[in-house]
Amino acid sequence: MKIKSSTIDQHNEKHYVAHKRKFDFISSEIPQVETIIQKLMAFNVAIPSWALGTGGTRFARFSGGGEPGTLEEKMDDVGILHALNKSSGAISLHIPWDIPKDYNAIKQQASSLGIRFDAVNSNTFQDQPSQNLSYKFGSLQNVDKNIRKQAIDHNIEVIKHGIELGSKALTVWLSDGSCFPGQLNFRKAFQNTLESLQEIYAELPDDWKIFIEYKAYEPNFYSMTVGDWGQSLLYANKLGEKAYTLVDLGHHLPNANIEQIVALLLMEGKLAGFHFNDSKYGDDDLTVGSIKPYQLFLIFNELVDGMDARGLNHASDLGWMIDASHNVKDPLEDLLQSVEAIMLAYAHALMVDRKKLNEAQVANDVAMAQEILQNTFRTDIRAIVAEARLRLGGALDPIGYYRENNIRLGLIKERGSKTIATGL
Ligand SMILES: [Mn+2]
Repeated sequence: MKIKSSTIDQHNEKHYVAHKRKFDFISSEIPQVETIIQKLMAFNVAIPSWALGTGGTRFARFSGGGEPGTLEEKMDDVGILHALNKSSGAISLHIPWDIPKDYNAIKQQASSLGIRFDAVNSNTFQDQPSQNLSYKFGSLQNVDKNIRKQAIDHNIEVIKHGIELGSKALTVWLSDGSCFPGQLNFRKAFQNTLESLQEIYAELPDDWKIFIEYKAYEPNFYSMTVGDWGQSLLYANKLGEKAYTLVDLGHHLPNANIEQIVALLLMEGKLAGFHFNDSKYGDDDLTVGSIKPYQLFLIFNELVDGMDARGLNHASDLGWMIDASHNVKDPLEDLLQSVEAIMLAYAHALMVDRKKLNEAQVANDVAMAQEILQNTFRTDIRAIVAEARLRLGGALDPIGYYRENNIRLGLIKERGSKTIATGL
């Protein structure tokens, strides 16, 4: 299913007067509004191929209808999102769930939808039917050299798929670790993992990056071999300049100061980018900004400050991806909400008066520093994000459009009501 630009125009005409009133007001309040709009227009967030279907928990999965059953249908779904919000122009593929059968055909489809291929993701946290050896006791860390070799070869195969598609990064998330004290020799597990990663690193093309994702716990509940940003940074530093630390917002212990972690990784030139989601208790994979929008803003505040300090291009120098699971909502509506939350946090961060904030910091004016951040966060800038979308031909109200035009019903008619997408 393709969204017609003429129906978006009709939708926008209906909403334009109300939008213009809000936009004119907020523009008059923000002198740098044009700069902010230009940056928003350049910014895109990659949609993960595994999040287009209804996710499950370890208890159950309640699939919705019209879910994409093939990679082509997943691409079409990202195309729908991108047509509506003009900020979802990339897809992050998961191998082996989404191996392209025909590279050229899939690349053609991507270009017709205006989307590119972001980081490719390997999977050594499950056993696949075709595989000889089991990852039950870990992959790159495994005590068995043959199992390590199988996992290394898989990662190299993922790089090869990525090269064909024009990806520039490999994301490695390991479920490796241990569930009980004594199960694992920590130093040997680290060393095995490092050596395995070195073999994968050696196969990276010159213009590629490898992203090392960390996670505090789950599926292993005693130790994780890449358990936190310190361990990830150790691997990244030992591997070399093409290796970076990937921050997944849900992969921290409760109350971690993620904005501080991000600031330091960025300062060290070792921040790969993000897997965005939100959480209340653990790795909940909830909609971005649904639980802690202020934290998301504080993270973006550090990102903008740190990227500008290093002269980075906001849109292209870091990897921006969503990693979420939608158990009770329509995945496409959920993803529209997530991208919107990211754009709002980014826009707010661009709005912060950094000169004044710096003055408050050097004067130890704590109350003023807080005022500056909170005044920004409490300003309703939704019309600015909508304006950026409008100028690119997107919908003023993406979810409104999605519902008015019964997109899900159309997908169910096209694909059936019993389809189940591969993924989490
Ligand atoms: Mn992740």
